[in-house]
Amino acid sequence: MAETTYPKRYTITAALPYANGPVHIGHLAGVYIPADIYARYLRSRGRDVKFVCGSDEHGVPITIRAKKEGITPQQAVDKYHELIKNSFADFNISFDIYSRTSSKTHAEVASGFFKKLYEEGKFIEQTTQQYYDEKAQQFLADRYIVGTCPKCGNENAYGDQCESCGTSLNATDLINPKSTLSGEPPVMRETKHWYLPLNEYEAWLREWIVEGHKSDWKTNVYGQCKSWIDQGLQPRAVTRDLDWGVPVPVEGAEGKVLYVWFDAPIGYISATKDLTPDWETYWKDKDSKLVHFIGKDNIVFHCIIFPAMLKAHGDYVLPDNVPANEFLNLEGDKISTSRNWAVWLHEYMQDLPGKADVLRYVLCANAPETKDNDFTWKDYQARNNNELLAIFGNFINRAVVLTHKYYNGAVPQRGELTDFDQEVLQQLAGFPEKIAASLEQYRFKEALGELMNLARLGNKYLADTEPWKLIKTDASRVETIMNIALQISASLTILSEPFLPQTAQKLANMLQYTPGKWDVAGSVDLLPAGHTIGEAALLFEKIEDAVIDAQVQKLLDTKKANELANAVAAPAKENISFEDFSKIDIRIGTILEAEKVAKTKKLLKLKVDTGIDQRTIVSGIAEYFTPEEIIGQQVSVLVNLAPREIKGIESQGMLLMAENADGSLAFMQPSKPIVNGGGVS
Ligand code: B3M
Ligand code: ZN
Repeated sequence: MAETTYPKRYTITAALPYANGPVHIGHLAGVYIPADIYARYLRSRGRDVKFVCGSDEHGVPITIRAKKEGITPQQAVDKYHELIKNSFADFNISFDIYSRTSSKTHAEVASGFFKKLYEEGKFIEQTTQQYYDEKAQQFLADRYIVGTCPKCGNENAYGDQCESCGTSLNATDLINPKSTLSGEPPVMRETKHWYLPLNEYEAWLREWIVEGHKSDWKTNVYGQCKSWIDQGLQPRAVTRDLDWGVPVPVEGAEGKVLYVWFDAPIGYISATKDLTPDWETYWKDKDSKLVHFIGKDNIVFHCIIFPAMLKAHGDYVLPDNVPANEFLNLEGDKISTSRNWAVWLHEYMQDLPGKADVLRYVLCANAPETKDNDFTWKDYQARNNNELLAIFGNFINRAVVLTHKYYNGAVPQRGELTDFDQEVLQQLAGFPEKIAASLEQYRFKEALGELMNLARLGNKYLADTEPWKLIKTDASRVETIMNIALQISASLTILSEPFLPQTAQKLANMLQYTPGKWDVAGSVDLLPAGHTIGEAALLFEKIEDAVIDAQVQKLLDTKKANELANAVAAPAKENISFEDFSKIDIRIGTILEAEKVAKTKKLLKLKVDTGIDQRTIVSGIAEYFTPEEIIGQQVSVLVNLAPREIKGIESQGMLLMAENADGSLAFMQPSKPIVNGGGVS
């Protein structure tokens, strides 16, 4: 790897999250952790890097969220921009700038971009019929229209998709469409928009991606692009009828804004402009390497549409790579904002303070690089306890503690080397290059695995040489061993920094070491003999079962809440005659006594005053009520049910219970006290 073959500078972007909600572990695993590792690694190599991101604050996702919360779009983006920005800071995502698309700079850059294309005739104008809400006086984006799904009959399908059966729809496919703004059926009205004729870029895109990036883009990314291009590209509207966004800067476009997917990627450029006066070099000089980190749902926008925009503009470099990840699932289920099925970063930080690096580690070790992957709390715990703590933490702790014990914290001299020492030093020297090779190819999981192998090497070296035994018999040999262990520790400081920045910082403090650059030549003389290290401190701590159980319980609670919210009532039974109904004798009674039926889980034996008599009833409610809490309560009793023997007790009737979607039970009680024996009809 000759240093001269690297590009002069890097422009690294991470997808701009919509400022319509908090960010979760899926975002982190798919986009921000790999992007951050890459940026930190390059900086450590001494490369020139700008790592840019910001909030995506336009488009229908924002206006819908604002409407839901009863606030303005501006209030919504202000709220979520802050929240998201803080979460990224909590996890030490090292953006050089975290900007936002509602900024003035962005409006200028996006507007200017559109204008140039417009003036050069790069767009086509087209008038089409679109749904319009006469009451709200507004054209309706697909998400603002609901109606009956033609496929499955779901009455609440959206204009772009039925969430019940998953079919993607056009608004005009819906049966009985209604506007979500006014509730009225929409009418068709003519509207003019500007389209980027992607079809005209098809041949160029095919050559650039299908021919040009077959071997260096990830197969999942390449495959999606090829399939899009193979299906043939159509002109794509880049304006919308909406009152929230960057206004279309041409005459006759009142009430229209730039389509959010035209606007947002330009946000990368405007963020760079907000960052540095030298922004153009990062976007226009051909020695700048542009890399987009995104999730797989954004591939077409970053690999087809944005490049076509950049090509149409003419001044800009194209992405060199788009290492998109697949999705992360949570405990076997798709992460979903609407179902609250997620680990939210701001909640994680509250529940597990100081553990940003643990999550960074787990999400990278388990990253959905080539296929969807699953996050589980058990795996999280195991990776912390068995990997970070048992391997990395344990090795560092031994090295630092023994150095203090034997040498008052001063790095000892390396003396004569055994074959084993030589081999370990040789391996140590190889790690910077090995990990770099993986990172240069966006193989973050593999790179992290190698980092842990270095910690393993350290652990094994101490376990095999046993300095704590040798110190009594061969003290000078121990000097060599501890010197080597400390060189491994220093190397871990440098090489762990992109992955575990807080840990690397702690380690640097512990070793009183200012890490140098990441050097692929692999020096084994990082800490000079005589250098004094600092006090031992714990890098990681054991995560107990109780902590994990609490997180699992939180998810179970969510699942239960969702089940209740989505419960569908069972269909009605067949009709019965009034005569049939009047045979049933239901009375209000009061529970006088209650006790558990021995050797059963579910049964309570009750004595109930029915007004007619006092009778014994055996009821299967013990899982939901304690005897003490129900004594004295009024209940509805079916008194003319034929007696039945249950566990040797004659049960003379039945309590009426209401059953919840989760199977839990409630009494059918009168809303005010009723005399015992009062009839229910
Ligand atoms: N905001 C979609 C998303 O959050 C979109 C990304 C924009 S990147 C220019 O998935
Ligand atoms: Zn459907």
